[in-house]
Amino acid sequence: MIARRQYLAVGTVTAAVSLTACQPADSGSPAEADSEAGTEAATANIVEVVARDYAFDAPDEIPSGWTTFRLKNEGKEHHFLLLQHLPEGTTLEAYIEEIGQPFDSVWHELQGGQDKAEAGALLGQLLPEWWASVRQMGGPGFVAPGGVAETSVKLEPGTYVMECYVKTADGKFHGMLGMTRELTVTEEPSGASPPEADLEIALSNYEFAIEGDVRAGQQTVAVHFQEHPEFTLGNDVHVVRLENDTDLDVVIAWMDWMNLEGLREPAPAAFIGGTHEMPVGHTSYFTVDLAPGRYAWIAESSADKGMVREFAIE
Ligand SMILES: [Cu+2]
Repeated sequence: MIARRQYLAVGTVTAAVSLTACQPADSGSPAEADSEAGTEAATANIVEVVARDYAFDAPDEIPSGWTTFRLKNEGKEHHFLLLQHLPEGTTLEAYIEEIGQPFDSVWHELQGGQDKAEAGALLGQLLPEWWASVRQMGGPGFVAPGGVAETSVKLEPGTYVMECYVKTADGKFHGMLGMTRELTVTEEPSGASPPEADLEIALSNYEFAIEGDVRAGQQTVAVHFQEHPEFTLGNDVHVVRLENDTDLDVVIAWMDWMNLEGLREPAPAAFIGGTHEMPVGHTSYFTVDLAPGRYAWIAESSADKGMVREFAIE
């Protein structure tokens, strides 16, 4: 490890990427960095996305490689941005009809009283074979109205779907109301590097292995995907701010879309970012700003299996 100056430089901007904004250089702050790359500059390719009730304002096309999604929630409900890499030859329309629709149908059965095991079996029957080839590639986690969630991932060229499936108060998936949008990742390289991490979290079944001290202020967290459950959503991590009287068990129950109250507005607490799942072996980075208070790291699908850890910032 050597000490050196780190320069966070500007994003790649092309005419086709109208919402990809140049960020001012945050130069001059000394940082400890790994000398491995042997370069003197770390660059970020920042893609600005605005979440509304219920749509994403986003570019249609971005370069491949390291990409930082900055999701600004301008809605009145929680949102997130899950990136899904579609298998070649499939389209957004097919995704909505053949994958979104089955989840919606099963959700209607759950509301009608079906138990989770039966609902899970029904979902298995309804989903097409190509669902197994859709790769979840991370993306900004849950973020409350007015908040900004920033998450960096490395993307291969291809066709992606950006999706949010938080539910409205009357139980409709945001994804079925417009928050399912296509994104093309081109062959052109972004030239960006991954950010420097202040903290590392390794995700396995069913544990957060945290390395480093959690400090106040802006923290960049590296998340290493080491293991996923076999028959459900993958492991991921989100950060939720808890009030003194927030019941963590209520938040845990909220994380499971199969629960009647699950992922349904209003959320029981305010989320401030995180990352969705990626395939084993990948690393995602997210940035959160931690003011003094009570928080928890929490997974979406495995919170009730122990993937939750409370922490405090003094
Ligand atoms: Cu949403």
